[in-house]
Amino acid sequence: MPLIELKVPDIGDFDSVEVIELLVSAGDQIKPEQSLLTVESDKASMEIPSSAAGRVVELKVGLGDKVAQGSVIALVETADATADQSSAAANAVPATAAVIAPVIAPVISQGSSVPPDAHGPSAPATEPSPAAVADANSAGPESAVRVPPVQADPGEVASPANLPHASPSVRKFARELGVELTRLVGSGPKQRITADDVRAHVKLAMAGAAIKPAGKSSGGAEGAGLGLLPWPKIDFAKFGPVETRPLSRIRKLSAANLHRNWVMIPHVTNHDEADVTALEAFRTEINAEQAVAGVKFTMLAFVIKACVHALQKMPDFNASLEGDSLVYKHYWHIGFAADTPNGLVVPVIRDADRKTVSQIAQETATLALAAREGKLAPAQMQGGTFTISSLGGIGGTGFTPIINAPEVAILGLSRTAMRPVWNGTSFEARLLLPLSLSYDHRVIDGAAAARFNAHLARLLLDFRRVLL
Ligand code: CAO
Repeated sequence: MPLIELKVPDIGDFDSVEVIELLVSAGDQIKPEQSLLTVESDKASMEIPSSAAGRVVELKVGLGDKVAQGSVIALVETADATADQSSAAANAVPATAAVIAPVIAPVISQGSSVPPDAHGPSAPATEPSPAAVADANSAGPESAVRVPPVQADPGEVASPANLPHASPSVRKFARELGVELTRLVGSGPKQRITADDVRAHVKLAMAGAAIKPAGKSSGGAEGAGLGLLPWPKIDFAKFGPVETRPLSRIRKLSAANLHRNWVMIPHVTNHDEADVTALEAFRTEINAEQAVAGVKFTMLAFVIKACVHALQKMPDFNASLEGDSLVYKHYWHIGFAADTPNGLVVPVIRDADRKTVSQIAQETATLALAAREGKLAPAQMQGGTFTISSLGGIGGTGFTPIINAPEVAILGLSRTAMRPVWNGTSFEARLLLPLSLSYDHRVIDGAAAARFNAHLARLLLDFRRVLL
């Protein structure tokens, strides 16, 4: 079978453009004009179609590569003997530009016309809230940024300035499924909407439809497909002066993800208290010793370390539900909710099992600072297996944290308080740390959650147990 090289044709003014999407793989049968890949300049993205039919033997470009006219895209085995003119012929097809012209269509300008909020300063479009750390298992450049699509305000109309950013094939795919791209926030670089985003959106819509009570018609967006009453529309100005401010991008993303997780996960929260009297005394002592070195041992760092121990003992809490299976992760990446001026984000301490409390304390401080400055990289918010939300420094006696899908549990920490505790003969003043463990009841039973909290409390009562 003849082999030909498919090359990038004349693509006009673009002399070095980045490959942002591979639309075929080695082994695929392709047809003439079938899109092979999407490239993107700082102005537009476009798809490069094939000029021949055949089987892709080898892809010569990868995601992130820069290509220009004449760059070899793929080696293709073709049955057509006349096509066996090798690279020269495949390259020199004069019709290339003409064939491609209708196919290559600039998708969307990404220049200055995009509103700043659409991209955010450096705030990544990933996992910005406990609930937004979804799909953290995805890997690879194409999925380096994984946020499930977020429904924009249904009333939001796409203006030229906020046209959604997606390649032509994704647009076509969305059109076929009847998905309005303006309702999604993409998970790709620069919030580009990917085919996976469209699929996830459809799945969500289907799940919403599936849980709609029989016999009820919600009339679409009203009641979010749950058969609920429409959201009340009130003219607040009738009652006093008002001011309307748009939600930040992070808040919009986290709101959509929190909502999904709250609706789709049957949450139950187990509350317990850990006696941290000895631990706090130790922490104070060690902090005084380490003050010169500038290391601050935080309660959160100790709790992260203890949680790893508990997660290793009870691996269900470090798993994810996928269809009828549980995926057990043999790594312990612990996310922690960080409050920032723009909303919640969840940086992740990777391999917390291999780090000392001191390293964890320093890393949480560095990550929390980066979060507040909007400087967290997407990778720093990915791959979490369990999340801790600590409100201890602020207050409260307990709360119900929302699980950060696809994780199955999240631990909330509230403010420690000195309380009288009966020791069998008398009351003792003990420092108690409230633990609020929300768990996905599809995966975890109430007894297991109570055991997890009890085990954690034992570890925090006597931290030497973490070494066992
Ligand atoms: N009880 C009482 N005091 C506590 C405490 C607790 N459980 N945990 C921390 N503190 C105190 C600390 O002692 C410290 O006091 P000093 O400054 O006097 O030493 C202060 O609170 C700040 O604590 P810290 O430096 O140890 O920081 P932290 O580890 O508590 O918090 C971070 C870091 C990033 C978790 C926090 O800044 C934050 O953003 N919390 C909000 C998280 C949130 O919003 N969660 C809700 C999400 S919805 O589910």
